[in-house]
Amino acid sequence: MVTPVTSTEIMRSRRGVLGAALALLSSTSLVAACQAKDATPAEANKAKGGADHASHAPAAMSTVAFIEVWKTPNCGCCKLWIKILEKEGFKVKANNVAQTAGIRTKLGIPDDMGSCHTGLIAGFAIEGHVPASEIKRLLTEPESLRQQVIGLSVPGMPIGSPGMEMGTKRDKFDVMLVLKGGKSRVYQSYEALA
Ligand SMILES: [Cu+2]
Repeated sequence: MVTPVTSTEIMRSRRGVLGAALALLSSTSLVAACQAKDATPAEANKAKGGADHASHAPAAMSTVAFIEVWKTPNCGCCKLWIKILEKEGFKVKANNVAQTAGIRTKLGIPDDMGSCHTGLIAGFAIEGHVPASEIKRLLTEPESLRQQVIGLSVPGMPIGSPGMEMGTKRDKFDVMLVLKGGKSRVYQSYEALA
């Protein structure tokens, strides 16, 4: 069993961290090569087990943009995405779990928005291959918007999203803003590249 994240915990983790964290984020360029994806979400979901590791949010995020990530052990594209975040100035704690659906559900991401890994930063869920720039953008949104937000998702594993590089090819994909109450909307569209 995983314990639910309370709104109190989320609010506490959001408060007082963002300003210092964002100051440290630099916009270095993304350099990552990916030749193959490992487990698809469907394959990953076949694995049995729970997400017991998922119950502890970071105790202190201090001055670094700290993101905790849950992934399956052999997920290569998850590792590439994490590397990109680290290059972009995030501090990442990666947890291996047999499947990520448990933590995804716990954090409020709908199943149809699911991907191969789930993150938690400043109380926001980050599902799948979300570009670092969109995470930074979310963290700088006005409080009035942030209060309505569960997090961001790139559903599935689109080719050309960060960590899913295949040369210069990119499928069109959307970064979705997942809102409390079950709604979501497109936060940013990325056009296809040949
Ligand atoms: Cu992936």
